[in-house]
Amino acid sequence: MVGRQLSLAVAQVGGIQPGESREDVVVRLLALLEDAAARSARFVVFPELTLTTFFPRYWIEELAEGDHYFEREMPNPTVQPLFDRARELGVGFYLGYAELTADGHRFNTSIVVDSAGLIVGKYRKIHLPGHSRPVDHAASQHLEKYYFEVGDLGFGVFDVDGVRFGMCLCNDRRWAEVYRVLALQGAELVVLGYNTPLGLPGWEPEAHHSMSAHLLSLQAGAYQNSLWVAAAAKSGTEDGVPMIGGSAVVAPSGDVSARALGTGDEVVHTVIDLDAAKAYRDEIFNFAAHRRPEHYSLIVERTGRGEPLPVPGQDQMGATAGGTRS
Ligand code: ING
Repeated sequence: MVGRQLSLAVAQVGGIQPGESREDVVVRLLALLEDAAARSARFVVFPELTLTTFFPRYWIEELAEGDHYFEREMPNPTVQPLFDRARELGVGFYLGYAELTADGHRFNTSIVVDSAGLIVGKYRKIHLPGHSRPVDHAASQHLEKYYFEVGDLGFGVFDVDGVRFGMCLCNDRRWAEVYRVLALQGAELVVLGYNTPLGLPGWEPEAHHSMSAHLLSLQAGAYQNSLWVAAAAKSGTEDGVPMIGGSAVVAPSGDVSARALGTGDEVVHTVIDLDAAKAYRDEIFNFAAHRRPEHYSLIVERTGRGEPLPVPGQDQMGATAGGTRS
């Protein structure tokens, strides 16, 4: 029995070189949109920071000198053609971009737009990886903590053409709390974009299993929360820095339903059954029946790693705490 279906596309975008204009990029995004619509897609996921090269790899001494990478309004004349064509095609989409607010705040932002071309929801990235100052002698930096403030909109769930969408951005996908907070609000599908460079300063150990860690994060999030996940990479090589591809759609079972094969511009399309989650939600991940929040307090009370909590009636840290085991 096939349930509520959504014809869904993930639009992977290959490298955007520093010299590419937003107009050049929008032409590429329009081509991906047309391709997705031709395959019957009703929603398209574009990557994080999709309108420019991944500029947090650069150190710019004077922050405001990087503001040309930011959008002051959305939509704006440069991306309006994407909004117009998507509305003509009756296709909704997720888009990531750098947001500069009227009162001077900078965020790594994404929006979901419905099939009528209306912005239904906005999200501002909460888990900002990397550093706020350059790492010495590194050819490429990861300075999201320098360019962006921590998002102030929480993790919202939005009704897009009758489907409950959750949104996040890139590094968020590595944190279990994100999917759980969205799932507790009834999200059926979490959409996200990402830019995952290889060989970043301090992340060298990650490089050799970056694809497996990426997919593991999506699959765990989908499976443990009985929801679909769709993730779009900005991939390929940008300004000499390689970034992983691996754009994918993951089912509530945790299985990868569809996946990009290359690292360039590529549409990944599949028709998802939103009711496939029901079996999991009714039994193994029936949150109301099985979750015990009274035992989870550390998750919201502690930020970093700390000391073990006392276990009632046990001296579990006897030796290391200088005590003696009973
Ligand atoms: N990018 C990366 C990501 O979380 C990163 C940061 C790279 C983390 C490599 C770990 C290893 O996929 C963004 N933009 O968050």
